[in-house]
Amino acid sequence: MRFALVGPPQSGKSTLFSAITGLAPDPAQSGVERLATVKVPDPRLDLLAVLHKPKKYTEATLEFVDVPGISLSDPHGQAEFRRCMANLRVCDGLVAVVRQFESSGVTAYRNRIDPKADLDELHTELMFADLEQVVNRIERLEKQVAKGGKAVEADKRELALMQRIRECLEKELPVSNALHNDEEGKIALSFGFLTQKPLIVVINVSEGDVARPPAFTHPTATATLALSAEIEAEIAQLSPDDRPAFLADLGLSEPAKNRLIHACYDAAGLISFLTAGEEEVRAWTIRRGMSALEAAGKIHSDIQRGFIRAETVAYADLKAAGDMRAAKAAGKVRLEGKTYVVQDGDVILFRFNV
Ligand SMILES: Nc1nc2c(ncn2[C@@H]2O[C@H](COP(=O)(O)OP(=O)(O)O)[C@@H](O)[C@H]2O)c(=O)[nH]1
Ligand SMILES: [Mg+2]
Repeated sequence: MRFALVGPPQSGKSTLFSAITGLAPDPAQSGVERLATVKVPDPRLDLLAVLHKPKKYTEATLEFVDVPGISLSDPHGQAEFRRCMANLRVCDGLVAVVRQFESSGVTAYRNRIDPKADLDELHTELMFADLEQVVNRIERLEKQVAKGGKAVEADKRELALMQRIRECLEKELPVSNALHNDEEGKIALSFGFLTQKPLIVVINVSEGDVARPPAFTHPTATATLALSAEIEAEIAQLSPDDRPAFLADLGLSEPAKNRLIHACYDAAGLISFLTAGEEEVRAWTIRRGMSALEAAGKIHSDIQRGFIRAETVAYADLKAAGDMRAAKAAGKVRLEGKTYVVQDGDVILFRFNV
């Protein structure tokens, strides 16, 4: 699952990218896309590690891409935006970074600091890009339908959907508003519409505002966070021992980057189930709503094929009981079958037979 950081130039995208990935800023790479894999922090694994003393500790991961600034105020920037569009289309979600921080040393986009206007401009541009995409598709489909042929009924259905998407965009509503069911969602997904993707808004605020809630949001945002990219980058550079005091000074209980990563994970419809043993404690990524049988297949096709049952305990129940034995004694370990819908934080031992 991949999220792209987007926003006007100098809004703090690369600084935030460094903070989440731990990679040093690289001015030499300011004009190119950078991709990195990020571990999803999961304190639940810490308790499992204490209980099992495993050899390996494996978090879930997400990918983040830093794309060059989308400057719509000049033709060069507009061309750059088009160039990076293909990379945005293959992402699973977008993180829009807009500037609210004051700094005389950093040139303000369009000579004003107005994060709400920047966000509106970015969103409008995403809708324009989608509109162009859908108009092209409609032209093709109309030709295909006129020609007839074997797939004409399917083409007609798709054409109706694309027309509905176009009407939606023309009313300045995101593509997601035009989709009525999963099947339509799937068809649309293959076009990489930008306003169908989850949108996480990051308002990059001054140091004094990091403990305040976001001042505004966007109607289409899945989540909105206020944070300071610069402070987050500083936190990432500190030794783990020094972090708590630094965070406390700012009025924070954890780095905002953790909230951001979790917001992305959640917005992409992902949850984690956990496995624990002497070899490894591990968080496995699945889509919300997946069955125990599908979850088993994430680990190994043999486990799916030979599935007998999933011995399952909710993380909160395991924590309250203290350990696995106590959880069993308290009747908290359930024997679930193939169709059980796995919940976030389920600690599962799959029994299987091959
Ligand atoms: N004061 C302050 N400066 C920041 C913050 N985030 C980024 N900057 C500065 O703004 C400039 C642009 O940041 P950068 O991350 O390169 O922006 P990008 O163009 O969106 O990638 C750099 O000089 C950063 O040091 C912040 O939260 N506070
Ligand atoms: Mg940058």
